[in-house]
Amino acid sequence: MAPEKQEHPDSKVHPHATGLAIKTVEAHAQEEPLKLYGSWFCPFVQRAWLVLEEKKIPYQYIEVNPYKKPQSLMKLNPRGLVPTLEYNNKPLYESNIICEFLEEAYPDHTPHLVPKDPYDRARSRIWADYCTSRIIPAFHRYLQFQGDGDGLKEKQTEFLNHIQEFTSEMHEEGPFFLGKEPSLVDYVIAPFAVRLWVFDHFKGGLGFPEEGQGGTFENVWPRWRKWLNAIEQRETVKATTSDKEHYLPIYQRYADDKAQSELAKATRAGKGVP
Ligand SMILES: N[C@@H](CCC(=O)N[C@@H](CS)C(=O)NCC(=O)O)C(=O)O
Repeated sequence: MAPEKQEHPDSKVHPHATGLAIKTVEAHAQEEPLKLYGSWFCPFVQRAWLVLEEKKIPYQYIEVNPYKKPQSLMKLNPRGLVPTLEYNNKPLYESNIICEFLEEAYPDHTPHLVPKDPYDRARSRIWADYCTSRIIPAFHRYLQFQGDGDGLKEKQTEFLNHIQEFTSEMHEEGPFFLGKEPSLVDYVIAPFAVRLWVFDHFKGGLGFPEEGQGGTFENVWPRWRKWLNAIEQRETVKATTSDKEHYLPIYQRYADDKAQSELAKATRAGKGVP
């Protein structure tokens, strides 16, 4: 008899989006040539989802559990990760690449999310890459760290230093990274920024200094807060976010360093985003 396939330890997630996000899912249930295979809880999915919503590109949302890796997903993406896109029967994956693809493949859909000027465009790619290569790994090293005291403080400082560096590159007035309007850089980091409550919940606070408290971060925090406030108020961000209670058990596993997702394992092994 063939051995029974072991269930992935992270597979018991709430089966579908909730809150405002379920309305967005329901509005995109109809068959479309462009399909987003997504998971309601996944920040990488939210990147692509935000771009689709911002640009009002017609798409079909298909909920999949990436820890059960259904054939429908594996057939398109042998890595078995979400987001995965099906575009006229052809697969695409990797959230940042999907976002850029949507920008290029639907040129008539505004707003345009990357600057026209080649220099500005390249610069905005540097900072989008910074989110994925620096901020997110530091987010997870901090979240998955076991222990307190100096060790925890060190992970917190490492994460805040990255946020500081990112913030110091923002347009002076903003409120968004490049100025008045949001762009891809904002959507690449937004899903992680709106999950910062995990540090309050599981790690005793993120350690943002209060206004007027002084210290290393004093100069950038007002700008970061302005940015965060603007991104949290964005309708598309709200429309792709589920109820907090259903994220909690997922992030609990990260905070206990028990999660077995590719990202959790990569973090544990000292690697970057898979
Ligand atoms: N580099 C990928 C990362 C995507 C990713 O890690 N997605 C998670 C869900 S949030 C996933 O599919 N995990 C399945 C697994 O770890 O097996 C991207 O940017 O699209």
